[in-house]
Amino acid sequence: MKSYYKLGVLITLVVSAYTSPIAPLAGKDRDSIAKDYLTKLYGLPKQSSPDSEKRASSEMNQRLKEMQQFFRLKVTGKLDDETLEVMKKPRCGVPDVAAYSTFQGNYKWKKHALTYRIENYTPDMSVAEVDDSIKRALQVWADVTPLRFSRVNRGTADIMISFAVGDHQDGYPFDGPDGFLAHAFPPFEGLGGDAHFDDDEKFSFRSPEGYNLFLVAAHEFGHSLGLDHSQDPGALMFPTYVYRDIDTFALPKDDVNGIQSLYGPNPDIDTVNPKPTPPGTPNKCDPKLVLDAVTMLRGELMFFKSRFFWRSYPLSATVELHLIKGFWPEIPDNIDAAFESPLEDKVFIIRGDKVWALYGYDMVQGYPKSLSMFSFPSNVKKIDAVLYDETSYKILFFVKNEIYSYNEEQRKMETGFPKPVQDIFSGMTGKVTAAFQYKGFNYLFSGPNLFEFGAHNNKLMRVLNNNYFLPC
Ligand SMILES: [Ca+2]
Ligand SMILES: [Ca+2]
Ligand SMILES: [Ca+2]
Ligand SMILES: [Zn+2]
Ligand SMILES: [Zn+2]
Repeated sequence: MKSYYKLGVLITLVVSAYTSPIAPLAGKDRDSIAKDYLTKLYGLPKQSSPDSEKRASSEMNQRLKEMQQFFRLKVTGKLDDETLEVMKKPRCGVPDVAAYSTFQGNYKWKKHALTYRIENYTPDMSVAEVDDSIKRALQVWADVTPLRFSRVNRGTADIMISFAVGDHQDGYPFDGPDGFLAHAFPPFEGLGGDAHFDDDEKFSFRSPEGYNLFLVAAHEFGHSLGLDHSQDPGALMFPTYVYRDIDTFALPKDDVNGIQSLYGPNPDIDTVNPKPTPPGTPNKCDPKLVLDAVTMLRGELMFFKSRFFWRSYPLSATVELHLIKGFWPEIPDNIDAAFESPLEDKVFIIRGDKVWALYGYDMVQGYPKSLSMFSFPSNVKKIDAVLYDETSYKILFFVKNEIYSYNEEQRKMETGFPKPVQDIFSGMTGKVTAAFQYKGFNYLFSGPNLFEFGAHNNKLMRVLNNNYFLPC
């Protein structure tokens, strides 16, 4: 019977927990957040009698470890700040626990022609907007499989779609604003395939405000078709809700692989308008990896690549991979450069002729600004990399094979620039694609190579693997 009540649940907690400093929580709050999370998502039994306290604590420890393992955190079994931070993130709450992961393979539709019915509507959006969001969310999956969806307006469809609040008689009550966003049942008769959306959420059509119905629905329909959660942070089926640019949305490679393992590829290949290649998730151990940008952020190292960034902490072997949009929906993917200004205690992120600023993990108001804030000549519209020299407060901008030097204290471009890169970094013949200064060294990435220069003499010390700072 358990399988009949297997479902996907979108849970989300306060989104601002991402972007604003998290107020320290009292121990009890921390504990109850963790207990609630692990009970709903990792099968932690609800507390029974007081004499079982010791067993409960070891259960808790075990479930914490499973959760940390799933999210590739440091597996401590303890409720540390990192773990709590992940628990507070908006996410889909299909249980990630091993006991529930038989989902894939065991549940699939035996037919390719499926029907759906939208039973009711949310007041957050117009009827046309809901219809369109649902249709496109199903099409995401139809594009890459033989599955075909047709809408019916009466009777029972395979995929019944409804908006509900609180207890809606399926054993999985919703929980008011945030928390669970939606849930869906994997393929089987009756409830199977059905998707319910928590109407205490504010759903949106095109804006990044609230929860984008297309994105939530596309994730839920993954469950409706038989997919469980993925550990790939780039996947649509990753448990965490992350806003993505819906105009450029393409189903990530991991999800394509998942759904095609159940149903195979789409036999109707459009050779005239071929679909773009599904976006993959970069591998930090790929010897050919070319990073977009690297910067420090208050002692952390951040490595940007396409839609993602790795975040690593000194003295820790743990490297986290995140979607850029998961932290800053405003910042575009595929950035050109990033650097930290200790003078301003900000991180600047550059793409094209626009500059965004972060204070800690918070976006700074008043940005994006124009690249001309650094007094570039008007022909410079795009830069390749930036190196901040902490010893002189100079910002070195790499533009093709030249360097511009901006004096941050005096707020002006230095005279005598641009200069050829090789005049300053002797031996640096290739284009510099990313750069940063760290512990007395300048690190210049050129394609898949990493060049280490002494920060004081700019002498080439070593040529390193590009993943020197990203342990494999
Ligand atoms: Ca059904
Ligand atoms: Ca909710
Ligand atoms: Ca770059
Ligand atoms: Zn889910
Ligand atoms: Zn439900």
